[in-house]
Amino acid sequence: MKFLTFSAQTPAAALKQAQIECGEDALVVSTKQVKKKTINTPALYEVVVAVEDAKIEVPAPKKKAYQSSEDVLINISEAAKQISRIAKVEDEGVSSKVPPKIAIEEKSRVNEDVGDIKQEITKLADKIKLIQEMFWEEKAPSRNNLAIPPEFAQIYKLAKTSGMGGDHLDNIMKLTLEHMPIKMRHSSESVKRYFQVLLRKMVPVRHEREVPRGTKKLMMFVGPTGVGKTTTIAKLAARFSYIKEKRDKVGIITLDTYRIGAVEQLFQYAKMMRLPIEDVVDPADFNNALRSLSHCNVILIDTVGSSQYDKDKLAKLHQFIKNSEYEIDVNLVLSAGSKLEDLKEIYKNFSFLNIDTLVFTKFDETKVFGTVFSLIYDIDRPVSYFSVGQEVPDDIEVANSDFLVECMLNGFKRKQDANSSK
Ligand SMILES: Nc1nc2c(ncn2[C@@H]2O[C@H](COP(=O)(O)OP(=O)(O)OP(=O)(O)O)[C@@H](O)[C@H]2O)c(=O)[nH]1
Ligand SMILES: [Mg+2]
Repeated sequence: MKFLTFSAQTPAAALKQAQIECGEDALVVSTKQVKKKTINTPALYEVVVAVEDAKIEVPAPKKKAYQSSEDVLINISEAAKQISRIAKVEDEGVSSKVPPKIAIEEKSRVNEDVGDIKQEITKLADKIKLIQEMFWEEKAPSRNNLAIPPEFAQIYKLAKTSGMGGDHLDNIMKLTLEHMPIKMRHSSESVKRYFQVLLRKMVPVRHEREVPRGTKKLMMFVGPTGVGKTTTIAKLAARFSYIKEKRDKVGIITLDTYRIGAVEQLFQYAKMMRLPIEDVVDPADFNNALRSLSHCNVILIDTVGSSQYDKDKLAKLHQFIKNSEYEIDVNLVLSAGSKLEDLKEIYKNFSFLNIDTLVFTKFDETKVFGTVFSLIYDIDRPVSYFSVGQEVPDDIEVANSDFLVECMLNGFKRKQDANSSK
């Protein structure tokens, strides 16, 4: 038995040489690439075959496909097929032990299969793109002909379904398209991240500040009926007097003396928290109530819920504010679940009270927060607290833009749920 080495630029060519010199029964011992193709030089493949001494000169008669007990020894035709598959090179006319017609048919069938699969994949990819573009193009008129690339489709849809005002969305999209680095535009994930950062920067937030020593802070909570003014006051009273690191001396005044039970609701909370509380009916008595709470540095004032169209009630509220010896910080309480048009209308009708800040409640009762974003952005008033449930005192969050934007794009999650899903 002799071992002969044949080299050529392709494995098939090396095999062909071996076949010419040694006959078809030569056994392939190994095939390898000895040199990689470079810009200047072709690749070099080496095939080592084993032949019986006598067979070097005389080509052997054809035999059945030889299967050695050694895995490395396989007959040339089989090797040719394997190498072609591995090296993905065309079989350059190497004859095989299989009759030529069958071999060619088999090869062309494999090639056809691969070709078919490739074609199918290309067709599918084209179809997906086409469908994506069809939907995207179909919606183009509703985007005021803003030329938004398909990578922005996901974030555009999210923002749109969040209830954000259409004109805000278009403006923000324009800004994103103008300023976003080209490199980031290619993935919808990076588009989303960029958009998120932009939104965060657009939400004015009022941070909770300590009340300077020797001064008082009077916070009045106004807003439509049933939005959660009284509950928010109870939560904040607990927060300021017991939960915050630097505790305040909190007092409560209620102006909501119209309804049976309303005063009791707040008196009950005050009693539980051992906080002083006063009720005032007449604006002229307001300063007397303040004097009774002179030892308090934070005074929370509850008001009767008024329809934004109830001018009399609103005018009376204004009287209290005007009569006060101290400046009053006016907090407009709104339900996050209200429609944008209603929120705007409410703000408009309460704005003569000089709204300082917004408090949004009932985050747990809605799925769309773009309305909250749009109102804040539109009226340019900062938001200070978010109420996220009925529990007193836990369900309140100091407002932050990350939280709001997260709610807008991914929905509201309670803190413990958000943490446990991480
Ligand atoms: N789910 C949910 N319910 C809330 C939230 N805040 C308040 N509520 C509930 O809303 C209802 C009304 O709350 P109140 O605090 O009485 O609302 P109000 O604005 O003082 O109402 P009026 O004084 O009648 O105008 C109560 O059942 C509260 O428990 C909140 O963030 N989420
Ligand atoms: Mg109330």
